[in-house]
Amino acid sequence: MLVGIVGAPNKGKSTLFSALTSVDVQIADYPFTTIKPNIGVAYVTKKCVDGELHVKCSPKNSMCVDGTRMIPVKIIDVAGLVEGAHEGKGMGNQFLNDISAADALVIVADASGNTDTNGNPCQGCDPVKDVEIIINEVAMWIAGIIKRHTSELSRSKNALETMESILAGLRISKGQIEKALIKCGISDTKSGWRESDTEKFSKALLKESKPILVAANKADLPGTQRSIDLLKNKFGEANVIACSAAIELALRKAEKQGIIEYNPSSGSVKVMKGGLPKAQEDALSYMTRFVKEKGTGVQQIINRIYLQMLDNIVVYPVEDENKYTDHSGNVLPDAIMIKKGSTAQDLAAAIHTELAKGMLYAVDAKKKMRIAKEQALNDGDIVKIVSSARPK
Ligand SMILES: Nc1nc2c(ncn2[C@@H]2O[C@H](COP(=O)(O)OP(=O)(O)OP(=O)(O)O)[C@@H](O)[C@H]2O)c(=O)[nH]1
Ligand SMILES: [Mg+2]
Repeated sequence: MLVGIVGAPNKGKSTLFSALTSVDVQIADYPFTTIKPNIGVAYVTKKCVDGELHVKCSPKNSMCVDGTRMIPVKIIDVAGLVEGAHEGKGMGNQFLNDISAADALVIVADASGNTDTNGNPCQGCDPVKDVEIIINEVAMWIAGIIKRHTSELSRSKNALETMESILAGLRISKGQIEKALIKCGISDTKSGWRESDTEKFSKALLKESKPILVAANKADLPGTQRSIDLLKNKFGEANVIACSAAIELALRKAEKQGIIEYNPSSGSVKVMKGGLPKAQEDALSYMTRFVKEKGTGVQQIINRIYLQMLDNIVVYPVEDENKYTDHSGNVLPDAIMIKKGSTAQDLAAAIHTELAKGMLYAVDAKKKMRIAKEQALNDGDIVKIVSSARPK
């Protein structure tokens, strides 16, 4: 699982990355601070089922803090993209190859309007433009990959098949390619691919294959509400989250230093150290108020992508349906994100192909009931897979 953080320069991509991963990276108030990508781990957070079952979990593939299960996902923060990047402007767009395997993209925009699309200081700049340029440049990056195979495509008698092999590294499914071809009115058995087809198709394919969440960042600065509304109008309420990466990062740093206790999931801030300098105390009380009134929006970004946009549920595979343990006695060891509508068989396949091959049936450990292979799972289900492939 991978999320790519993209956007124009100086919008707060690295600040957001650092706030999500607690990895220290270079952050500065000028464009192109980041050149080499930053890679780290963020977490999808969800109430753990151990509370409702009155057991204490011992997680293996995830963590559990104060009853919140934290499921790791990889995130990458890359250099800023500018208009014309596909023609080599700024840092170009070749570095986007690092996000080829992303499940989704976060486009960071500056809701304060204090930076232009090149990341230079500005007043009242339009963040909608920030986002539109980035979507176009990402589409042009996909088009660039396809263009390198133009002669292969124009010789091909099956655009779908050829496209599938060209885009193999981009985590794009055959169904998504098919839908994008239909949307731009290109027949999959067409021969003779034109350059104009490539750009149209790349835009449609990006829309089909990579959910895009807009992070309306710097929401702590004055006068941002209008920009946030404009972004929501343009890209849809569900696809925009107002956030303050800077406040989230400052809170996480204060926690690391033992000054506060901060729970990013609930937004609760507890001051642990007295006698702080006045300026620090003021900053803390401002940030606490901000978190209480609005929330920093940062954790919400990862949760919105995986739990809503990608429509995943969280299920817990176990080997002992009575104790909810694996073979070593770990209670609720794994929390697995799987697409809503997935069956018990799909879960077995997500765990191990051999387990899926020999699968006989599953057991719903909460209800202590046998469930068929084809039965769709529910969020929070605890499931034992019974398979001939694994001795009990
Ligand atoms: N007020 C405010 N400032 C922020 C916020 N997020 C980032 N900044 C500031 O914006 C500037 C740019 O932040 P970076 O994280 O380096 O931005 P970037 O998008 O990674 O920039 P490049 O790597 O140059 O493309 C820094 O001065 C940050 O402190 C925020 O939520 N609020
Ligand atoms: Mg950066």
